Amino acid sequence: MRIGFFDSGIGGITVLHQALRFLPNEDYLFYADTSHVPYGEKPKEEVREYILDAADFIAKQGVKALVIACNTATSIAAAELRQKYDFPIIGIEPAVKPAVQTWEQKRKKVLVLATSLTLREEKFNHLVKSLEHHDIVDSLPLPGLVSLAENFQFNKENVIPYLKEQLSSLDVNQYGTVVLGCTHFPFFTNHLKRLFPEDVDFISGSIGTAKNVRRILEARNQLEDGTGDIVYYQSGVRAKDQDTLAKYNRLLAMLDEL
Ligand code: DGN
Repeated sequence: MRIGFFDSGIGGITVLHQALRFLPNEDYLFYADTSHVPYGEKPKEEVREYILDAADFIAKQGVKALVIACNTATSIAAAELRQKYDFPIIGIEPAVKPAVQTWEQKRKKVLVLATSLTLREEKFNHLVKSLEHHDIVDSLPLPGLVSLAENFQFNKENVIPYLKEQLSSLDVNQYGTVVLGCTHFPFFTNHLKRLFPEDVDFISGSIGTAKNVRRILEARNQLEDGTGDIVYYQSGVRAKDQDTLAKYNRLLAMLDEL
């Protein structure tokens, strides 16, 4: 059976990319909720409905696990989905914990970049407050990066001016670690790196999530001998046309080069 991956859009590809590294012998179903992207600035209840519908559709296709490859969706609906389905639900969340641990060594602050909805949610605020050095954590929503990614605008002419403006009120020299707390953001890692001091580390939860999937499937004896085959769905419709498939392949290739 396939492993399901779900995101509002193409962001989940950054998590799928890591899964293909850690679990190359699995087959995958990738679902992007393209009719409703972006989630990050919409009311929570509306987004919750979209997530429940998508999960329902994915469950009907038959998956052995579902990865919520979206920080926003994880914070809103992971707990609810876990109650509803008997296959494992693996969410991604901003990697704040490992980021804050770097304080001991670096004595520099942590900046979390995510959607407004993720940053507002109780799950995130709880997580931060539970950490010993929570006062070193700053956060910044970057909704523009989601739109740029969805429109395939990854070139510096579009991205750098937006980032410069968003970061203009912050002193970037105070940060030692930047958390990419939205799965759309790793596509922009190289641009972000140009705007922070050289020794700043950029971390996301995607590697941890992929390892988590492997650990869980291993424990359930559900690892398989697949080929890394991926079927794509966009808001309930199978995406089979060459242009769309080429687009997803291009995104995976872009991530290979990071
Ligand atoms: N990629 C999603 C996340 O990780 O939060 C959200 C993007 C969006 O829909 N705004």
